[in-house]
Amino acid sequence: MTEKQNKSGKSDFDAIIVGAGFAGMYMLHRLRGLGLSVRVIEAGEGVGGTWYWNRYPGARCDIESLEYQYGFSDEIQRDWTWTERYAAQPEILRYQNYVADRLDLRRDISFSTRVIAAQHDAASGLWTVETDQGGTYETRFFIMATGCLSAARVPDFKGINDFEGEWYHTGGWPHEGVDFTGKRVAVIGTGSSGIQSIPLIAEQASQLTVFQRTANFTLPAGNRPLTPEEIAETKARLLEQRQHARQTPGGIICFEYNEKLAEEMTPEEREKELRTRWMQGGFAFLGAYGDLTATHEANAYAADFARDQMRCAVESPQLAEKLLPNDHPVGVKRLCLDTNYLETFNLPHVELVDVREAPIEKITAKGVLSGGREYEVDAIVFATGFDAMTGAILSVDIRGRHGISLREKWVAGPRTYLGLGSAGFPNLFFITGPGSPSVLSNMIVSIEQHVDWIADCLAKLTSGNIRSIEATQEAEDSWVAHVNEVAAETLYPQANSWYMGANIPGKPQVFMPYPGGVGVYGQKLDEVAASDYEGFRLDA
Ligand code: NA7
Repeated sequence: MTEKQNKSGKSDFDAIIVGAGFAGMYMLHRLRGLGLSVRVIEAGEGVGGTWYWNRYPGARCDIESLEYQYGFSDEIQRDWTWTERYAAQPEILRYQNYVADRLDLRRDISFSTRVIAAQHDAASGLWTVETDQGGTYETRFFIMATGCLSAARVPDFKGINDFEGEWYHTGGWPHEGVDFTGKRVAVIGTGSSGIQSIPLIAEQASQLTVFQRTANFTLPAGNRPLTPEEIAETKARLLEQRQHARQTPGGIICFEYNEKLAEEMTPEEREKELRTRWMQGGFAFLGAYGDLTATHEANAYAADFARDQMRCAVESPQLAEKLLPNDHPVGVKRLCLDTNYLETFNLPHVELVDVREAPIEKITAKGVLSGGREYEVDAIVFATGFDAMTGAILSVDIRGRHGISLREKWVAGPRTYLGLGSAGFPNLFFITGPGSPSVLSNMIVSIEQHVDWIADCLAKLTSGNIRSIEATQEAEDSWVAHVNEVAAETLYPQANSWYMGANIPGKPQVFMPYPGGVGVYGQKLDEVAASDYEGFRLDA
């Protein structure tokens, strides 16, 4: 791309999109279809976003692959064939590259380039976007497709620079892979990434020490090859299935939510429902009855059931108790899906350290000092998660009207209207931003919902000669209040989760995703669009 500095009021691009993951790729495709000039700016050397960076052993999607694919093109879905019930990272990345090839997306993407700042100019109505490569571009629409889990975070452990071995974060894994054969390895963190990688690291390592702060609920994923019949069925009906998925709470159709409340079922019915869903694998378990994540009483049936199942996988009863979650309801931190996670702790060379009993004091030259004992290791894997939902957005210094900084505006937690825009920031859009269902749903369904909404909106603005759209303060305030009200009716705010920002010291603790469900949220989006964007201010 030739860089030009444009002071004439005419932009370099109609739209700049940050990020070339699932969201940025589809956004580019839609906006090209409207005839807009678009540039995507991507930090990685290739497309893929989450699936480009998270290449740790065992990285796998926890939504079934037949549902975790684009639903906008019947041709693409018919021509692509998934192999496993839950696709592993390399297969998903191959799919994304395949889509990029099919749609010839790369010619409009600047790779290896990070957006560092964006400033809105009231006079021209344009955004000036700056990159770490020294580029400065002007654009009318500025779209953050930066993903919800893309700002990887290594905790601020003392001594980390003294460590003489190799260390890795699961969210920035070396592309060439890592061979742990014969090595002593520490894994810190037992969220999804730790739980997926630990069994595979244990297969190679001579000694594996797992540092656990919070035991998580995990259930066997039940991964397996897809059958030809399943594949054919989806190929024949994906678009129709996707219509259905858009009406559901989680954007998934591989299971139905049972609407009965726990107390409306007999103990035998509850047990049967929980067991069937546990055996099914995946998130079906959380749909066992309608109030599973709404009341402690209802949740306790499922949590007890899950603990009983988990207990059976671990041979040592004392160890099992340490691996069982007891401090939060099931389903309010991300439920983990595993393959042989708990069983891995039965191996003689695998050790669990509970850092609540033995806090990590520091990283030393030789390993990890925890509870007064030094664990000497050759490699440390930080499976310590992300500055979720806001981290990647706020890593860009975004300044709206009158120079107002988004970082300052969100200092007490993110504030958006519908998760799509924020007052004071005209023509800035977030795809699956905080305040939308995002991480509580099938991300691809939520991404398509937002991309379609934004593309339709830009089409109307462009054809109506409307220069800008911006959330009103009132609409934003009432949406933030609404998200909080809906969250308060659930058990979600009661766990120290990254949904709440609780994993980052000093981050405001606010429930960030919208827990009202994809279907309900989609109706609201449709109503807003049909009302000529009620809650947004449009300027000609
Ligand atoms: P998560 O789910 O945030 O897990 C991070 C893990 O790291 C979790 O067990 C944390 O314990 C632990 N952690 C974080 N900081 C520390 C410190 N300072 N000391 C010890 N342990 C720590 O991230 P993942 O990458 O596993 O998964 C992210 C999402 O990706 C997942 O939900 C799926 O949607 C896919 P904590 O629970 O905070 O006590």
